[in-house]
Amino acid sequence: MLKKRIQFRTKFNLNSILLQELFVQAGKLIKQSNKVLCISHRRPDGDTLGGSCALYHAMKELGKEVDMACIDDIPERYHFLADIRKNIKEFNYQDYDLIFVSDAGAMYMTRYHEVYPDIFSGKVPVINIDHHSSNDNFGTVNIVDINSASTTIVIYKLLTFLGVKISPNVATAILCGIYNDTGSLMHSNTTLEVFEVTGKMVELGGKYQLVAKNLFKTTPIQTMKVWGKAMERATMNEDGVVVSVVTQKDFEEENATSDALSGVVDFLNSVPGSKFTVLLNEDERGNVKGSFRTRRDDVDLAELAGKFGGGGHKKAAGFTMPGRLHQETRWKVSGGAIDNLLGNESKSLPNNTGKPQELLSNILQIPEVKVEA
Ligand SMILES: [Mn+2]
Repeated sequence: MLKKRIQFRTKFNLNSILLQELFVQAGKLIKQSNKVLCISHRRPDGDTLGGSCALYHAMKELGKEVDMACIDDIPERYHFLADIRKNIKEFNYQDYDLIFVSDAGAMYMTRYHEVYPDIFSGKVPVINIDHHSSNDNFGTVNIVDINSASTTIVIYKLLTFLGVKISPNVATAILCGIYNDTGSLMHSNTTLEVFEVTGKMVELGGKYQLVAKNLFKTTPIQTMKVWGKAMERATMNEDGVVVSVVTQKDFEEENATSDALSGVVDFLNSVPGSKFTVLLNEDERGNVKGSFRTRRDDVDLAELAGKFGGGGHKKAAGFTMPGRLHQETRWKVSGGAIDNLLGNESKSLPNNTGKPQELLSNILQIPEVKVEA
């Protein structure tokens, strides 16, 4: 009955008619393929890894030879996903006749275009599966459904449409993406569809408790201490922006890496009366990362992150840029590369000084930012 209802809604949703055409195209590519590669984005999260893992097992089910690849290490909290540790970092992409990329809002998110410049040229067909509005359609077939709360929900729709069996391993991987991107079914993107797909996955043997435990109920002591620093430093400015900062020195003191910050911005984003939340951190690669969250409908953080060369969703977005954080009267970003990276962006902003570091501190004070009331 549940399946019927989902299909009914899908059938009469205009957006989904387009989706179904894309599913047909993807189905043809899948049918023709023998050796498949499933790519996750850099600094992988539960949605990209859940997506690759779901596709890996689904394609195996269809009798194909499959690999998973990610340019970065797989964080320990995702090791519960079946076979996820078989991920490879290097490969010869021409060994494959089909490539999936899951949850990468743009080509550069995989970073493989740097290592293999022709990888997305179309020589090997690429199915780009995603739910970010910023997606630049770098694939041969681009299944980008911004109405899905997670990429794994798009994958669920694709597999269901194609009649591919969803095994318990696939179901758990799909749940991993859903739990990751909805903050364990708590964010405002937790729609009726999310509950329906979640219920379906549980029915098919998906281990939701395993997912919840690993993603949200496992906190190493170093991570807790880093979170403590982020929370202790949190301030809210006059405009209702909650800001906090974690430096590389903080990570070193606690013998942690910047991965330890995963999730803390959602805690910071719970201050009553706040407009949005900004968490800035340095990482071990010499970058500054900004994470934006809001609970309000009238704030567009994807647009804000875009000003820093980043992207994401309206209520959850971020950016990464080369640089370091320095504390003056307030926290600022500086670094030579930032000027190159953002010089043009900042020129287009009203009342800008042309200097990205000032732009950022202005944004933290938000007189510059378009926040529609
Ligand atoms: Mn996602």
